[in-house]
Amino acid sequence: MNKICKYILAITALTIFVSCGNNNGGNNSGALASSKAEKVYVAPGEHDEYYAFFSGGYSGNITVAGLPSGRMLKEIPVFSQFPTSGYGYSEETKPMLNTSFGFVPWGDAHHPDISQTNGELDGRWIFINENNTPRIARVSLATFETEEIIELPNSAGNHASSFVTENTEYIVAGTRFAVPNPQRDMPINEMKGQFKGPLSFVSIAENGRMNLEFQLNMPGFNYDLAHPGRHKSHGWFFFTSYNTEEANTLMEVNASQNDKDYIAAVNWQKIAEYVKNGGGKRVPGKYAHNVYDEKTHTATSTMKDGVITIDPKDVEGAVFYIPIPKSPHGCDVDPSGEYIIGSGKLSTDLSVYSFEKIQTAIKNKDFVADAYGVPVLSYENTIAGVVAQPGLGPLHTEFDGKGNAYTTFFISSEVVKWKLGTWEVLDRQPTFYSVGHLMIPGGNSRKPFGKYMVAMNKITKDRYLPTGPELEHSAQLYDISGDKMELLSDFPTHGEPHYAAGIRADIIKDKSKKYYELSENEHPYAAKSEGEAKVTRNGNEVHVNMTMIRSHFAPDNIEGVKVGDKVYLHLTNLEQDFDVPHGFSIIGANTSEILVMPGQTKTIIWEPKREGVWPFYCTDFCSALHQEMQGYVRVSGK
Ligand code: CUK
Ligand code: CUA
Repeated sequence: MNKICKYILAITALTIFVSCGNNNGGNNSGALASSKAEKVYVAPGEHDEYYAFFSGGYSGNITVAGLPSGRMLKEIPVFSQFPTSGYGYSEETKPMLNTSFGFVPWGDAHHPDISQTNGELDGRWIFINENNTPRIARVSLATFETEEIIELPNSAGNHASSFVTENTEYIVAGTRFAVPNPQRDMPINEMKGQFKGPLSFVSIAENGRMNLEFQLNMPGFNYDLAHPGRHKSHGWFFFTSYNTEEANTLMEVNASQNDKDYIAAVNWQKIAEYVKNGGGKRVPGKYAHNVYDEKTHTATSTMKDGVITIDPKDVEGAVFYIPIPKSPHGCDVDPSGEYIIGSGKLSTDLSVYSFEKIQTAIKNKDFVADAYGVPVLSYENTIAGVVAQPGLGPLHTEFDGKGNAYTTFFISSEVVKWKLGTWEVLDRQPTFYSVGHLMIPGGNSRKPFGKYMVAMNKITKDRYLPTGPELEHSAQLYDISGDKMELLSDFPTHGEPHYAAGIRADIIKDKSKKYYELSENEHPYAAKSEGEAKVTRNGNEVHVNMTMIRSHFAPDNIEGVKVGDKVYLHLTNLEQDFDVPHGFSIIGANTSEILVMPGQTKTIIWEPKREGVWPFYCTDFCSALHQEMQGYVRVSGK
């Protein structure tokens, strides 16, 4: 372990110790507490002002909370099976979790990002990355359902993702791990110079459909985070990279040898043009592309092979490296597009780069070519300013749209507010404890809303009643409308939120879907009235087209099923009203229940193992006669 790391570990321990010992962020009394309470109070029946979408980290999902209350409104299943709704268990949704490696029922979701038009949040979709088996998902903000998942071939550890460009032209997916490209059997310690770091560019069509357009086959560094340029820097993407030593083992000694790592500045417009004109080379690469169809209420998974790959050397003036203090993490662009903030997590300073200076240096050919032929600009020619020693362990920066930036410091456990352009520190507030990301609703768009900031903390410790060895991660809400940040409240989150995206509620709430039109249901096994309910047999497959309405199933007595049959239970919810799902479960099924929304059809498979008369019931308390919503299946011997 080198000196810096020892120092940082010591400080981390000290911070946690000190923070836990003096609980100054929480115990407010009297008038102060009541003025804070007023700011987060949402009266019964009233709505929150903002939606906040938290990534679930290792839960694989997104949780939705209201701000300022912090009340949890929903969990949206994305990359993980979710028994609460049957997502990933029902026949219709299982294909969403298909990959080129087979069915992968779990994911690690880090960075949600809301679609934009002209650099402002438009509230159509939210995108989120999966870090482990590299994928990107698109979730509708009308239905709050996952509509599409695309896998990324030849990539590993999709961390620098999913950030959207100003008109949702592209989202990116940077590979956190350098890997052999194409994958092959080779000695790990021969990594240097052999591994690659492909950056994927996924284009978004008008209807939201994702298309893996090209991959930039970068030198084999670890590409950690990214942000698109905006306003004047629209057309560019910036990525932080670490382990530019290309060490195959990242024990500290190896990983931080170089004094500086790189930010990769990529002119994606130029590359897209190059690809449009036939540039690039098609290489093999298997990936699944899963799309959910709202009419049939069914997902289909298509396996694809092949992707256009670009060697950065082949597109002149499109890819540059800029040195940054070692092991950077966050890479954030301010609302004007002029400043790019790189956070070196082993550094105490924040380096802010100037887009204009970068352009001038490129124009003047003020660069040297590195070992892999990618031009490297100089730190001195591109730096706009340095925020000197604002804290320890800078990670992520967001903006309030009033010329201020807010950076999280993991090691010194605080958020620091500083001024763009003068680099002076204006305020600092402790977080409890060890903040990772922060989020200001709209904070990575041209127009941040600038009223609240949420700190997502990695360590919870004593903030809540103890719940055994594991505590939920904790978020903290700050009022940032004044000169000084004011900590208003703590609220628990689910899984590990790495990042969140927030939007003013009025932009999306009136477009929220209330139910699905039964008349538009094109599911092949839908029964759109009780008259259409039926049981059909095809060999040992039994299909039951069943309806659900308050408070019965049709049919509710099923006979003629035998041990060894495969029974497909297709449930159609006939309700045409808001918030009246019905559930379905049957004894001994090795799947979860399913929750069927009004107008939808969903299917589970039941393979009866024993003779008898077996009950099923509705799992969602839907009316006064909910308990009466039940039925039986008679199962006979073979
Ligand atoms: S993050 Cu994914 S390791 Cu700082 Cu954006 Cu938490
Ligand atoms: Cu339907 Cu309970």
